[in-house]
Amino acid sequence: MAKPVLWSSTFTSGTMAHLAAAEAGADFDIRFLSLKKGEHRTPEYLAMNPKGQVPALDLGGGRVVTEFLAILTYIARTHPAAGLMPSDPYAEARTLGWLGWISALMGSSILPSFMPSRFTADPAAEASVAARGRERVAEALAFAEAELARGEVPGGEHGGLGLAEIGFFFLGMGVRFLKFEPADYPALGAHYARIAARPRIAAALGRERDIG
Ligand SMILES: N[C@@H](CCC(=O)N[C@@H](CS)C(=O)NCC(=O)O)C(=O)O
Repeated sequence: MAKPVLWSSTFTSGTMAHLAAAEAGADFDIRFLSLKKGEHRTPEYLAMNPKGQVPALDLGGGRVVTEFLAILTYIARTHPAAGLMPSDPYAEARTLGWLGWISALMGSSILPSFMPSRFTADPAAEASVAARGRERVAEALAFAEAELARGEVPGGEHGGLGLAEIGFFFLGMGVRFLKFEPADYPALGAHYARIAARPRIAAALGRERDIG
């Protein structure tokens, strides 16, 4: 039987799915698309994932999981030994809460800051849409920084890496990639460095860097 295919793109929200798969040792075929080249808009890709976004996990036989929250949860459920999802109901609910919040942040603020033309029909308004999106990302990062510093981000089971921690890794990545001031986010920076040093995560990030 063919392996499940994880469709992603380097240093995007798909990275969270890649890192969860790496940490779980999931036997996936991981394929990276260039969003710049529009490879997520080809008829072949849209036939598999009509949303035209990454990540998507194609399990074969017409079964496709989209939305990173769902993909991460699926990886955790199918690889329980990795302990990615804490078993305590409160910690699990908090984990899903954080992932849902990050997903909403993507749609409401991160995408508008990158692709303002999708959020206004008026070309003259694009710059202000992008600027407001960026302000909202900054507000969200300040909130995430404070919550992380207060210890409000659950880990995984038995001291393993947790899905919420992968979500916060993505926020730390955002500080770097969106060129915010790292000194304003010391907890996110330390969190990013701690997780990036895990051997499987380091290998996965190295692969993304090689692809570019
Ligand atoms: N709601 C989706 C959002 C995914 C998303 O925004 N993906 C971005 C990359 S970070 C994408 O594919 N952008 C290309 C596009 O929207 O055209 C999820 O949670 O997975």
